[in-house]
Amino acid sequence: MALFGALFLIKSQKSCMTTNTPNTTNKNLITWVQQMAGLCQPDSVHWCDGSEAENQSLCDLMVKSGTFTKLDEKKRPGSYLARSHPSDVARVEDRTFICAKTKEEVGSNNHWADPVAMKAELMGLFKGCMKGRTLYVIPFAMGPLESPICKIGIEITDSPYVVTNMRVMTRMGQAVMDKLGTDGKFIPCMHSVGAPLQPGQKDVAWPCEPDPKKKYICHFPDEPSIWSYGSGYGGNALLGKKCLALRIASTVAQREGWMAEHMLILGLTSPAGKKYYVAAAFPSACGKTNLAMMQPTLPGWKVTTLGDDIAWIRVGKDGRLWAMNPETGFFGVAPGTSAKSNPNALTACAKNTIFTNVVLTPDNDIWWEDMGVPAPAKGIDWEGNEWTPASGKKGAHPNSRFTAPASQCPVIDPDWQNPEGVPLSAILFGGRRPSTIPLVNEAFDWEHGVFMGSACGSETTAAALGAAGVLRRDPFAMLPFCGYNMADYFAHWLSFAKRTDRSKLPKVFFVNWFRRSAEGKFLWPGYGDNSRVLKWVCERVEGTGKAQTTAIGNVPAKDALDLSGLEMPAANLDELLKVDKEGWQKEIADVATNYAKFGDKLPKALSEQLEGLKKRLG
Ligand code: SAT
Ligand code: MN
Repeated sequence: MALFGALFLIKSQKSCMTTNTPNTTNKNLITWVQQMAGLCQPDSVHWCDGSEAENQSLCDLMVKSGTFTKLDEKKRPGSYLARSHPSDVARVEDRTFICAKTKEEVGSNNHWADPVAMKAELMGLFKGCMKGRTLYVIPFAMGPLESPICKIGIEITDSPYVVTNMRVMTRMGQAVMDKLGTDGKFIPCMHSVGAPLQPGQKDVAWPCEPDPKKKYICHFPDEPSIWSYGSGYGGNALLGKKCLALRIASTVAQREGWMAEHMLILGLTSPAGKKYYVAAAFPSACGKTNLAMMQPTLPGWKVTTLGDDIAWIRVGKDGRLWAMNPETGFFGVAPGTSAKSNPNALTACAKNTIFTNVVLTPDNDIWWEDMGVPAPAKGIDWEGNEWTPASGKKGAHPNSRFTAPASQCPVIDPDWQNPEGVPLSAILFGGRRPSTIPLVNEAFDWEHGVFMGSACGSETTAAALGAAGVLRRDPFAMLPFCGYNMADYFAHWLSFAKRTDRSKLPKVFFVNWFRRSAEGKFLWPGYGDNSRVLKWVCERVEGTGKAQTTAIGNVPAKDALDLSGLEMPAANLDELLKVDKEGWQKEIADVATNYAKFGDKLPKALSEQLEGLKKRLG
């Protein structure tokens, strides 16, 4: 096969397997790959260089195997559709483990597993798990290679789907190997779909381990390393993303004094030409991508995008917090993405995009629910069955995704790859909250802001397996992603008031675009109109925005939000900004219940914040 270029034979324990020439001189890497090949027993080993030609051969290979459907080249150039196995559609939080020495250090927010016992179990699972398949070696970097906090990972996988997605989502290829050099360090990331092939056995379009109890997403923070088995999907398999850039990075960041956060980063330019950078933490599938690329309805305001999912934040030389996006692509939720909700995302995925679990139209394009264009009269749904809009079934899976290069976003910020990152003026926390939580609420100070982050809650979504629409506490939107004890993570956040001059810290706000009326209707239009809230945020940063001080924080004064041109009943605004005492009392009780999980480890500053809020509410 052309893909493999020069072929060599390497001796493994049992068989001879073909391999192309390793594109590295890093001895530790070569030895590790040889050991892993010996363990997994693939038919061949392919060292990836990240080139266009390599990518094309993998796409062709997957079209041939049925994993990919090539979309119409005129309508959707360079793009493909994949359909997953119905059991493999989202992150598997209950099969996600942090394998640190003690249970206490990972906290009740994580599933702990003994590292020695888990390694032994994984060795059993990985033994021979790549039979009949190719083992790909993916060199990737999270963050620009020149960034002081850039991290290099090597993912070994038996999934070409993972290779092509990693190429969009990370800096992948030869430049990373070159940076690694002869003795550079890397984070080993092992991945297998867990579906070895017997001689002569025909492969399926989406190989994986269908038994949910046999999927494993394991993190060894002390090494550090990542071992993922049984799933080919998103955050379970693209190991640079949630596993490395959040769970492992959060533990490294705690040690090194920076933060790895589940946040979008956007730039906001005022009509006067002043630029502000804002980071925002919302749980999965709560509109981070939409906000990051928003088209403001307020004239003269401009939003530019730096990232839609992950922010690495550190104290800069000037004492401010500087944020950087470690990724290079968007793994965005497809349903609901429309010309109204996110025109820039639609443009970003107009070409060179991998779609997973959306509808295939008769003209070889894609469609999903709430795309803002009429449904095709018929199509093939995410499970590969013939589908019509009248069937009453959703054609696209609620967690169907597009994997699109960030560089294709029409409003990508010129500094999105700046190794220094950008200085933050504000941090927003938010979630889906139909009641109680106002449209926007500014923290009194850093500690109050950390309290707000720690008290985040949201209705669950389809991004993780399990029931959707249930309120769960999701502190800092990091519940599934914080790789260590969340109480220590709270303390880490609090520590930034001492790491720098507190006047240089960003202002903190809590936002909620999802308030509903008693009839269940949204009270706030959201999307581009969220620029009205962002404008007030900037005015607060400047010290000009009018606010009323309430028991829960500073909310906009009655006439403070710019609502020009917006048709919204006045009663909606009252509802959106009022402090619902009864609702807040319930909220406090629920936050207290959640805090109790942390026992003595909960920082005193946070229990004091909760007490303070209780007293202020009266
Ligand atoms: O973790 S994924 O990358 O699959 C998506 C998410 O939950 O944010
Ligand atoms: Mn996310």
